[in-house]
Amino acid sequence: MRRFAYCKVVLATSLVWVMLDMFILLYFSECNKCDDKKERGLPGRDVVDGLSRPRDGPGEGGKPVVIPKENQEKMKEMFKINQFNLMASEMIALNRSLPDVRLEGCKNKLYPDNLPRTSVVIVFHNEAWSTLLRTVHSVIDRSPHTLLEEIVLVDDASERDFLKRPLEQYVRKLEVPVRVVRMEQRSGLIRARLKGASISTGGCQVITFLDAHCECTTGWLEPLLARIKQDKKTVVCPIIDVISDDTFEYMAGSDMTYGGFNWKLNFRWYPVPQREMDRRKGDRTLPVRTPTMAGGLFSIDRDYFQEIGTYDAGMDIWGGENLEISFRIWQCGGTLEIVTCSHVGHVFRKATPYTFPGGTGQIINKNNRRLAEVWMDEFKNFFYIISPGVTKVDYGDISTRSALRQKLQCKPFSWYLENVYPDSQIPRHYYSLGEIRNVETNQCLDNMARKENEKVGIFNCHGMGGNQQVFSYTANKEIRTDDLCLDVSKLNGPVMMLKCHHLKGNQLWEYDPVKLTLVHVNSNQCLDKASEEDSQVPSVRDCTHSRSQQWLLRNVTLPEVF
Ligand code: UD2
Ligand code: MN
Repeated sequence: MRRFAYCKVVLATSLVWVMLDMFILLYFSECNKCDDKKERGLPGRDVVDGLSRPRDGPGEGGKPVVIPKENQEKMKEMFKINQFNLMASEMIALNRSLPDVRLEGCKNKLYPDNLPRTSVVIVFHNEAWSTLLRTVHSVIDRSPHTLLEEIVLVDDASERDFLKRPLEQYVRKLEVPVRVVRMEQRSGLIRARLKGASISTGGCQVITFLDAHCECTTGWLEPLLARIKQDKKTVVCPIIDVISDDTFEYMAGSDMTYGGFNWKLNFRWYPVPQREMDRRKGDRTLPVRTPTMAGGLFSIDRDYFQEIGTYDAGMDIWGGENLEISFRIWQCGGTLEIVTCSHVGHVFRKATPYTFPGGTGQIINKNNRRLAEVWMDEFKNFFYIISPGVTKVDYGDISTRSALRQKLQCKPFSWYLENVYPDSQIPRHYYSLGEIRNVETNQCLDNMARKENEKVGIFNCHGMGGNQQVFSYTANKEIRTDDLCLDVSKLNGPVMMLKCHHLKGNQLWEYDPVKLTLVHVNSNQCLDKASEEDSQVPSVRDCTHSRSQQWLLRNVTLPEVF
């Protein structure tokens, strides 16, 4: 029971991070209030697929839905079922209109006539009727039918009656073939997607994966397919717009963020770096090369999906597969891009609505270990050292995945860091990964659970790894833990942990391996032990060559890792 609670907290925290990232993303966003100019049907009503709806109905045009006061209690109850505002979702038409959020330069791009056709594979477990069917309708309504072969819905052992026969009956009436296939037992999204891909019609060249709570916008499909037609080894993602879990408001995502990850192997959005803007000569309508994909929404050439080894079928339920396929694509000779002219919305949730049989933490750690062991070479230690305990998790047999890496002659992870993700939180070159120990007091720098904008502390060394006493002194002369760097902005301190900015400045440290000093270059002062007044906070002071200004940078070796 306690483990379950812990796991929920872990997952909830990571989902909160995803939400925070989405807010950053929104901050960058350009156009979220453009009107849907395509009005069809009777005056005052739109008719699509025989579904009629008033043009000012709830959620139309991507507008937020407001629930009246008297229904708030019921709304809160219903929220728990899917961890989004189910009441709002049910009020919105299955074929609601959406704004055209594309960059102006995308709206009149021309694509070749003979684009490859796609199957759309959507996996789900206990999804709500309204979100699942709104996904399906948005695919049908906003894709040219000449390019849409079929939709495959893979039911990962859902326990809701309406997802059984009623679903089959409903989709039979739609104007595009929609097939429903069932997993015999709960298998997780990875194996469910594998099933969907394997049963989809071999006749069409592309497979497109979507989550079961998406909405595709005008023109989403053509630019994805056009890119694959140009180069079948390019795997493409749309910009993922945000559908509010609270109001179902549709908010444009940004073309100025791309996918990365941190030491814990959580997927994160980061600003597109200048080098990628330069490569595209500033044209934001051109696809962005991205180090990783979020995971849920992408198109891939069917043969190429096979060639590079589909997914790791040894991964369970949720997590890890998105970084796994990203590393694999890049390291084995492919390209991963965000096609900025393609926009698809997704309901981002703060918590998971479904169970993780075997325990959330257990499953995610297992998947991440498989990913780290097969693809990350020695850089897996950044993950292991910051997540003590993870090395005790059994990750099963990875021999076929390692053999795949061999067979495809994939490049090392260091190549990926150097060429694809030089701005990674994991440094390509580094001097140490472990503790920073004061020679006089024999105590260690400690960032006290890694809170941003907080002072670092100094405590007895515990040598346990984890996120408190682990720092890497990098070739760029930063002292960092994950995405936070040791930073001093005033003479005599204090020493803080701030987001690494790669601009050197206040985050540049010169270590002298003979004198054992850590000089803060900007102030020309030395890192010193804690002051008398505050015995647990180190600072910088004028360099005196005293033992209190000497530091040992030591690699922590976790016995289970090596
Ligand atoms: C993100 C991805 C998701 C996946 C995940 C990591 C986006 C927008 N979403 O999390 O696609 O890559 O990261 O694994 O990029 N599902 C099953 N069986 C299960 C669990 C889930 O079929 O046992 C379905 C679920 O109904 C949904 C899809 O898998 O349609 C993704 O699950 P999610 O929406 O909970 O994942 P999300 O968006 O938090
Ligand atoms: Mn999702």
